[in-house]
Amino acid sequence: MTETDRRTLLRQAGAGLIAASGAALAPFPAWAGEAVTLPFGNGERPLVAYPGKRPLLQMTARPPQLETPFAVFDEGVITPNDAFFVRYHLADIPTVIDPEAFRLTVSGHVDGPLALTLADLKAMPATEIVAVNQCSGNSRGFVEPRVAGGQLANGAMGNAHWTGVPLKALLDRAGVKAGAVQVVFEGLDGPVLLETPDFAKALAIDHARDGEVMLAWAMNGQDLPWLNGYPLRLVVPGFYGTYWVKHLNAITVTDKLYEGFWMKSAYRIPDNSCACVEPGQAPKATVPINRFTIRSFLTNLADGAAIRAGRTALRGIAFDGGSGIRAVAVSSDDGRSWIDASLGPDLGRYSFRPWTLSVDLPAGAHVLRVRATGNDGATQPMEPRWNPPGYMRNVVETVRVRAA
Ligand SMILES: Nc1nc2c(c(=O)[nH]1)N[C@H]1C(S)=C(S)[C@@H](COP(=O)(O)O)O[C@H]1N2
Ligand SMILES: [Mo]
Repeated sequence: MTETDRRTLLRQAGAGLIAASGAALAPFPAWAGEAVTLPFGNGERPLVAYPGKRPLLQMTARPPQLETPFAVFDEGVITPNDAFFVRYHLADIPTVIDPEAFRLTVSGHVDGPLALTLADLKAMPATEIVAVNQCSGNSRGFVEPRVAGGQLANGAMGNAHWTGVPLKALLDRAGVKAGAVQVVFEGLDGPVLLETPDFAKALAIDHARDGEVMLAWAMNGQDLPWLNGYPLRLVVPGFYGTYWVKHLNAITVTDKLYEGFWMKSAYRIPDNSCACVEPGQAPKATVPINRFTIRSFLTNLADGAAIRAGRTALRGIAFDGGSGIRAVAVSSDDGRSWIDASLGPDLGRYSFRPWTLSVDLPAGAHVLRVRATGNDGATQPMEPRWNPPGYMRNVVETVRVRAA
């Protein structure tokens, strides 16, 4: 959002126009006093309930960055709106948005620039998809040697049913000119300091027109939660959350590569097949982060759990960047032998896929491991891979339990 937009918004808010008609984010809450400790250094996190959210693990307050408590992933394959994680880069997040005054612009290398209301968008043929949104740095707190950045456990991900309009339909309506290279996306949030680069992300024109990338106004059948991008966000199935621009209000088609900070300098991974380097090394060349690696989790037993010896029901989730989950295997002997789990209902190739398996766990200590394989043949490594920003962690997870 430009400085002029911001001033206009502030003036309107001052005049009470927005307060009267628009949705607004209530003042930030105070910490109620409860906290959890994540299993790595400086892992203490207050549990804070923001407007529209149940108590979540607060990583930072300004801007709000909230992680989903892992137990939520055992409640069901869809992540409830009030439990969905929150990630922002810039502290000036919108606190008032008038849904009537809101406009989405489509401009740049197009025949006819557009300025659309929410009603205009909702009048177009809608599309729906179930897809996982996951932060590039999900699980970064477990990375060793430690890396800089938000020290997240495994809760910077969520799976939701998104409703909106295909980006392709909008681009077709604006008429993309020949020679278009990328599409750039910006939201209503901005930096507090003008020196800080505004958050903007770009997708290749062909990706933007694949028919799957969409602008969502609803999440699990409700308006988007404020902190997840009300009133409109980009959904880029199979791609890391950094592309899922929230409070999306400006789309620009470019005829050359977009070189903004958040594409050119940030969110880049080593340019090799493992997106990894030797710990401590800098990659020789990098590319923008893109598709998820494949992951799987055990959700009903936490690391360190004490359980009753005998037949034990295990369950969890798996997902990948869109090939879909072919199989999930579980080991109860630290990876020496594996048993195939049963896959649950398939909500689409971008969704969490539930799995279940019943195993015998006699009295004693057990090291459980879970490994997924995608329809593309990709699987998870037994040893973690490392890169300087701590992105794309997908090691075969380990859960130690003691049966008695
Ligand atoms: N406008 C805006 N959109 C944004 C961001 C942001 O800082 N500003 N962060 C991105 C990142 S890095 C992630 S992981 C996702 C997180 O989505 P969520 O907050 O809805 O969980 O939002 C993306 N969209
Ligand atoms: Mo992210």
